[in-house]
Amino acid sequence: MATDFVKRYEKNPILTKDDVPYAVQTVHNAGVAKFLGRYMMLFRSHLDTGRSTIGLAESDDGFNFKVRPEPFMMPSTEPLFCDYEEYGVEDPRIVHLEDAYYITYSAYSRHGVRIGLAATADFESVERIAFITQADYRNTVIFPEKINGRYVKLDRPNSEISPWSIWISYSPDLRHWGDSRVVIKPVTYHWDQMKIGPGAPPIRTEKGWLNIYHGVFPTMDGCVYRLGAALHRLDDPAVVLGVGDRWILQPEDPWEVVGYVHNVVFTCGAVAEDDGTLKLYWGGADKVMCAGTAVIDELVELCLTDSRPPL
Ligand code: BMA
Repeated sequence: MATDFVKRYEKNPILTKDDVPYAVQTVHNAGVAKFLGRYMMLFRSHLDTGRSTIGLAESDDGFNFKVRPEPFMMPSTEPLFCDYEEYGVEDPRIVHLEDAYYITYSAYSRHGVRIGLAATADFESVERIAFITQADYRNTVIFPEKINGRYVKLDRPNSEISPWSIWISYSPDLRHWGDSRVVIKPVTYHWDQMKIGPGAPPIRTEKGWLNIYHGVFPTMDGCVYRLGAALHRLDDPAVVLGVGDRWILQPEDPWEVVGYVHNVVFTCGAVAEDDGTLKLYWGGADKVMCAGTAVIDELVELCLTDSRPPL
């Protein structure tokens, strides 16, 4: 079995604050989707207030990106949304679902962190739809198709009682969600023991939905963020077929080990290609964007043949 699951792009980092034509301190935790054959990246940037906005970069090859002159999403000034975005908008995920590209993002405010849902048809304008969780939730990914007539999401409620775990919920209309249950929990004294959260929106494979998630391990020198993989049943994603026992990516390059927050690789996006590979995108140390490739079948095999218990 493969052990080197993710091959880093040789010219990482692919995007830094120097590539952004307005003043930002970081470029990280980006969602990526293909739109009309091009790669659209929505990245998070800290401003020098310490609050985050979301910018847009475009690419023909998935590695060389050019940033648009203006941010794509700033904290909202609309009455329904502004109270919950005053501290910033973070960590966008993009999913192509039916005829739109939906964006799930973390909205921070004095009331905590909750998940906003927005949509764009053309990556020119964006429309906020609703908040789809109350506080405190992060890391929401929506599946790219309805399953058994309902939309499906994974997310991660914050909890002081149970380790921070991945939950599934269902919706008839993308706005109202329920039937929630926990599907994957951290494992004690394991690379993901402290908390886990969904990363890229799930990817359909022949053997199941591939879920690339992050896991956190606490050390005397702070937390280490790594990435792992899990596989959910195609017709019932609440059933977890396997969770890879080993991480697939950990901080190793200098810009992943040292940055705004040390020792972090954190993904919000991956693009499945027709040749069976995956382009994976991750923030390095909450400061820069990096990319790499993986073979989808190898990640699926890891989940199925070297699995730790999901719960
Ligand atoms: C998490 C989130 C991520 C961030 C990570 C590492 O709690 O805030 O956006 O990348 O911490 O700092």
